[in-house]
Amino acid sequence: MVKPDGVQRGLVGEIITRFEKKGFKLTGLKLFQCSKDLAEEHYKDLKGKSFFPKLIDYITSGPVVCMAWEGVGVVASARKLIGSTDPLKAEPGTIRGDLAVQIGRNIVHGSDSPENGKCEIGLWFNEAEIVQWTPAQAAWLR
Ligand code: RTP
Repeated sequence: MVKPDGVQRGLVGEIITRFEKKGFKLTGLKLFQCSKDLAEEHYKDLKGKSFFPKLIDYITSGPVVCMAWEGVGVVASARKLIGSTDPLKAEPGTIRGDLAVQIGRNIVHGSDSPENGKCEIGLWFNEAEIVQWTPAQAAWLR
């Protein structure tokens, strides 16, 4: 998911491009204004943290871009492409390492396991918004 700061800064295309160039397949994409209830459900594991209220304000502060990506090892690879939670600790070459400086404005979210990925797709997308398709010319990517 591209978080509100990523959308405001015009980084949606750049972020999608990094996943496409790596070789993953986009199966869901939408611009979406997240409600407080959905934000709290998404981040329920962080409910006890001191930064939780600010995190909810941040995620609901403007539209996000929800993405579903498919491919071999996509969850672990996406986390590497995204980089460490704190952008100042994220390696150059990663999305956060190249494009962000604040932990509270780290421009992108990625699921932390395939199981959570499935849950989060169910939370953020309707079934009809996920499109299964076969690339016509890139059989070697699968
Ligand atoms: P995300 O869920 O957004 O991909 O981030 P993550 O796994 O890298 O990090 P997580 O620990 O799940 O934290 C979720 C988001 O909370 C914000 N955060 N702020 N100390 C702080 O102020 C702090 N720590 C975390 C970040 O936006 C982080 O991505």
